[in-house]
Amino acid sequence: MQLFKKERMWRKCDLKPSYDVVIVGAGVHGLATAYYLGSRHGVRSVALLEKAYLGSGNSGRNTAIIRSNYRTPEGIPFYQASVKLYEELARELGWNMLFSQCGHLTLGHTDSAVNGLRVRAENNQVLGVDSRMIFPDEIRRLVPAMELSDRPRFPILAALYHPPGGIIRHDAVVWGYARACDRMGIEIHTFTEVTGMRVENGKVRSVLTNRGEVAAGAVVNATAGWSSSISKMAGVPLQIVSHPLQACVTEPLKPFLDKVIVSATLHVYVNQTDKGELVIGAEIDPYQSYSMKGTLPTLEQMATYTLELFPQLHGVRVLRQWAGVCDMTPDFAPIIGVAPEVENFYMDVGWGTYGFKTGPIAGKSVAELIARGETPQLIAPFSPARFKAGQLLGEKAAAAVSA
Ligand code: PYC
Repeated sequence: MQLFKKERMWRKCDLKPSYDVVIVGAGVHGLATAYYLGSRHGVRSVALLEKAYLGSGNSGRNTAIIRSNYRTPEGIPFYQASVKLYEELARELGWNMLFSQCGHLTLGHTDSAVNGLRVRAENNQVLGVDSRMIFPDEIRRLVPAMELSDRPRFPILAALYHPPGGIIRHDAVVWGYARACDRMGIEIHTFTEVTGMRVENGKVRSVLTNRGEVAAGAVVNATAGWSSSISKMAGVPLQIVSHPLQACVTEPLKPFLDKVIVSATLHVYVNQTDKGELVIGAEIDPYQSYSMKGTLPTLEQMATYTLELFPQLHGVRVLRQWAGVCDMTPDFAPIIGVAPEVENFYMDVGWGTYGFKTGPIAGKSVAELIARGETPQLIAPFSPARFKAGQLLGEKAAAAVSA
């Protein structure tokens, strides 16, 4: 007797000769763009091209943190809009994503770090984001297991507390969007690698792939790690450098930590999943590379800094270590909009170490830009033209692990 009906998560399709929109990269950003094109604007002749399996890029390699406690008046509303979409996403897509808004603490270990956190708290509050400074007594109540004495090299002086921040199952987000796209007839083509683009008279006419050539009315670069290579195929240079970012996961432990803990001074962030594993992330690697492998020095760093916060974890075993490739812009803010050089080439790239948390709002905004031909106010500051105009943003101080 078959207890469960076997159902494909999404269909397998032949690649058609043309689509209204071709999206390169079927991570959270590409999938969200496709989903909102279909669901909000009725644009369903859409193909998502993914060079490996779904979720193989940064969407499945991040540490699944969701938050909106950024620093700038441009960044805060954008990240806040994403948190709001994440809050409704499971209901909207009919797919459980285990979103836990368990609270997020950014630790301050020095006077200057505490001053930076104060600025963020004030900017957050002015813009309606729940975020405030807390001090050791309250930190101890929220995270009793953390080392709060003055013994460590960098004692904890204060923290920026952001109650709506938390974690979500990142692969469930990918699958939820993928299933919803599939239901609308949007096509997902995995193992379909883009190898070039045919550009004529300032427009991309077609995308070349390992499965043939596909004509497109519009092309979206929604890749992470390879965004400068893909944009270069359209003749668009990007101000991006790519660095690996490593993370690891430990064996499962009894629940002892129900907050996300971030320390920019120690370059480490830790949360405990509902399976009991600790997910630990590092600072970006100091060199540019496309490697997605873990290294021993970074593992040592993650372990050392985690033990400064939680010395009782000595002896805990690490099960897995991996890396994603982060496309860093000069101002630690993304590049979203139409390429100035190519009128139907859209970009949603340059997400550094914080792309996963903005997939929903970035996708919704890019879908609106493509369908209506007008730039939504929320993404206007992230225009690709800002570098030439000298209008850089200042998000570095809130990028957590990249400062
Ligand atoms: O910005 O929240 C963040 C983050 C976590 C890990 C890397 N970046």
